Amino acid sequence: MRIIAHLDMDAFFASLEEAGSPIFKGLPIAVGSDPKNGQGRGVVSTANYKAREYGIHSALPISKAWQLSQIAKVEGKPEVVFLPVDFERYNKAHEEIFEIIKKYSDLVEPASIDEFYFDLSFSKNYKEAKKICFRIKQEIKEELKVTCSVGLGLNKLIAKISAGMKKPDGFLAVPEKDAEKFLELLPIREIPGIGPKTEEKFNKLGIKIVKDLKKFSVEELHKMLGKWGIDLYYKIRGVDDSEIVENKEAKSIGEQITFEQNTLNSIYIGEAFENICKSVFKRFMTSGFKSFRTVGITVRFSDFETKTTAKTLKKPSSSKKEFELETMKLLLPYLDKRKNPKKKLIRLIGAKLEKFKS
Ligand code: TTP
Ligand code: MG
Repeated sequence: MRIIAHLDMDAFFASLEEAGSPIFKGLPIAVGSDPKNGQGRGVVSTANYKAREYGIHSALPISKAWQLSQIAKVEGKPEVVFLPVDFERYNKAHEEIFEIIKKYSDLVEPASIDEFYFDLSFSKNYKEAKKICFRIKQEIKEELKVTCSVGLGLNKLIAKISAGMKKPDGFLAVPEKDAEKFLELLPIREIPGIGPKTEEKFNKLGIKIVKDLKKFSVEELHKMLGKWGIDLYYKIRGVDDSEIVENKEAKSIGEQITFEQNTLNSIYIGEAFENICKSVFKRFMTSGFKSFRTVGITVRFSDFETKTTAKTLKKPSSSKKEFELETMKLLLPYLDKRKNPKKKLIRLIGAKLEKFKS
């Protein structure tokens, strides 16, 4: 019998900031772009649970977060502490958590900066596996002073969904016999892969919870959603055979910046782009990867139209010069009529590296 665990850190970036500075303890914290007294652009990366009570969450425009903080202040509540993103700190914590989990399981997959899957099938039963999860939670709490939530189930899907159900500092085990019922009652959006668009499409058909979704045959879901529909058919029946992949490589390292003001000033854009590339390259250098094969850029225009282009290099590279040169070549056409004939102003640019080799 497989027993799979999924661990997801609670309000990860914000919790680490809170743990790192006693003066922030208990205060609402938002990590992300500079709010600049409400004039700032860009978004919130994450907010701690205290700030979530104000309605602040990941991807919310930072100006909106500022407003919500000001409203709270008027109501006599503490103002939100706004902090910049400190990837170095979060990567270090990621590594420390990874090391802790590896003490308890020899099959661990880091799934994102703050999520891990690990195999506990060697435990006799769920009770045993639960004990291990609590030891891991405890050790993380002691060493990093932050909390996480853990889910247990017969596969990655069930484990991930259950980890999200009892946040923060939560735990939920869904044993095999309960798995199908557990899934049936969930809103369809809880199934990883069902985004807002798919959700809306199904809601229009009166499909709200997973149980409703089961009315469709595998062929129907295939027709509606393409190949992914077949996956979904099995997923909602609790069938997910995907393995835990050790050493799964980070898919990409990238950063982006939202300009203070929309612009087409090539000097200004060039300088900002150089800074992004510098920072991305620094992260690549400390990632442990030897080379990258693909470089890419993102451009978002003032009307929010967003373009991403990438180039796969002839051979793997680890050259900063090559990264800067190739991404600059991808970017330039968006600054002139080649790819920007209407001279639209640019709101955001980003650069990324992909296809790594260790
Ligand atoms: P999540 O695990 O999605 O969020 P979280 O850990 O902050 O909160 P939760 O308790 O709900 O799990 O993402 C992990 C980190 O990734 C998060 O701390 C910040 C970053 N992140 C972004 O930068 N932008 C985003 O839109 C999201 C969702 C996350
Ligand atoms: Mg998290």
